[in-house]
Amino acid sequence: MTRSARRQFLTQASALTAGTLASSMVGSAAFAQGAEFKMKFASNLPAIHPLNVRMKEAAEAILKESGGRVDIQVFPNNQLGSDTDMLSQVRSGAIDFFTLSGLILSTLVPVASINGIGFAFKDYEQVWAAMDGDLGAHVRGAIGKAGLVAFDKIWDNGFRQITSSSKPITKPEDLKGFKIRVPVSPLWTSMFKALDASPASINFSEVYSALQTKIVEGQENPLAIIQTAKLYEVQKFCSFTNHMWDGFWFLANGKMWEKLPADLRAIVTKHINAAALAERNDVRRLNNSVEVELKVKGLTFNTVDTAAFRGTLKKAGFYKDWKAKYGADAWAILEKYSGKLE
Ligand code: X2X
Repeated sequence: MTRSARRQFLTQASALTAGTLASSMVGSAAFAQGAEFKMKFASNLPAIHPLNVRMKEAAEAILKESGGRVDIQVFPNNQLGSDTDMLSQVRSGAIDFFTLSGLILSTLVPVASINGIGFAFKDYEQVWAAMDGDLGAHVRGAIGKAGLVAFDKIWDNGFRQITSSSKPITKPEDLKGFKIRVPVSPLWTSMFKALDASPASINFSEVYSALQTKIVEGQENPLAIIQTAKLYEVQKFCSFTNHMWDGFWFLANGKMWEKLPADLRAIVTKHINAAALAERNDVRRLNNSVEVELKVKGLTFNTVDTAAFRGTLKKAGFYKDWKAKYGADAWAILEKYSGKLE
């Protein structure tokens, strides 16, 4: 419950007689008043994105099952700052929980970008095998060493597609000099440089206005985000490049997490991981179904020969360079799921 919703509830409640009040206080608002652990969850996504919808449900379930002891407030839509800001806040403990793309987290934990290697995964079956398997475990281990806790189930962002206001991207040559926004992450910049584009690192909080004012021509994101963040209002074309899979690690501040009693940690863990699985289903369904809606809103879609884009990356030495950066061991874990990449 947001602060204003709670205030509204209390105003309404105070108008009731004592008897009705007592019986109406069995809901979550009664618990929220005296929560022993008041916590903040933050994300860069709109409130209507499945990640925040499922997170809100989880927060309510946690409040209830903990008997009102754990009250997690949900702050969507960069309300607490850009990803860069929120990452430092979750490290300092100003935010308790934060969902962040592994690729952006790689500014702190280098190996966390490994799932974003261009065209590594061909479908969700490979993605979940890797991320719920050894690759995810390897990355979570590295995150743990950086003072953050990553929950077992990574949340889905999706396979990313390129949008543009200037021209459709149909072949690798169309990206030559193309001004494209990428999130703040060395892997993203490196990949679009290898594709000969002109990438600009911009936090998601600034993407809509950067596209609107044409600071950049295009950006890349899964359809669920193009839809829920209304990027279709400032873009004309969408190319199904599926150039990488991206997910959100559910992060907790390590010190806060250690201080939380074990029984409460178990309740939080259970509901957060269940919400992640529900969110994966929602996002997959959304990504498969919104194309029609986005066409009505004016986006023109095209498919591409992804092998051609992958060939360009290979020729530019992209796979060789990143294998050297991650090291042969981490690369071998990735290739166990993706097949040989070089
Ligand atoms: O910044 C983006 O483009 C987004 C919303 O997809 C991520 O968080 C990586």
